[in-house]
Amino acid sequence: MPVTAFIGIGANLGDARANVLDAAERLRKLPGVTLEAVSSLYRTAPIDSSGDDYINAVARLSTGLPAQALLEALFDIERAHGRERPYFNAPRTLDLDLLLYGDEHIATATLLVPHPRMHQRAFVLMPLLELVPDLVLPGLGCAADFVPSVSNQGIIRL
Ligand code: PH2
Ligand code: MG
Ligand code: MG
Repeated sequence: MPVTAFIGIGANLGDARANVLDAAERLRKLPGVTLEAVSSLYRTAPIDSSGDDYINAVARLSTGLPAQALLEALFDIERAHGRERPYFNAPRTLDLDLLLYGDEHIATATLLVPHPRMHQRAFVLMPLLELVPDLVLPGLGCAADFVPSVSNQGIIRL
């Protein structure tokens, strides 16, 4: 049975906007993946990170791929954009995070789902709620309930 997964897309190095749009196109072309929706782009202030403002978006997809295979495909797309990891949360040409994989809880050495900080970040919550206003986060409850606590984070819908 296909699973609905949500991918956080972010970039703040190079042509961030072009990188995010290209990432969405690459998600559309992934074998075993149907891209169902992509949110608006958002300009967001870096959170626990440095450098320029980010461009962020969230994609919803349906897939028969196991979570780990989907994660590997996301890494491939990051690598195609020359993603480097010189230090934790360094500015990046492209970051693709597996936010939700159905209602599954996954904890392996390489993957934590739901993404552990997603409900604390306006750059994830706002595009996610644009796609699914009544979304329930497994183990956390209604995503919309976390909006007041991120209202101090700079975010502009483009
Ligand atoms: N990603 C991070 C850390 N901080 N801040 C913004 N605004 N957008 C991001 O995508 C982002 C961040 C870690 O991946
Ligand atoms: Mg990230
Ligand atoms: Mg990441």
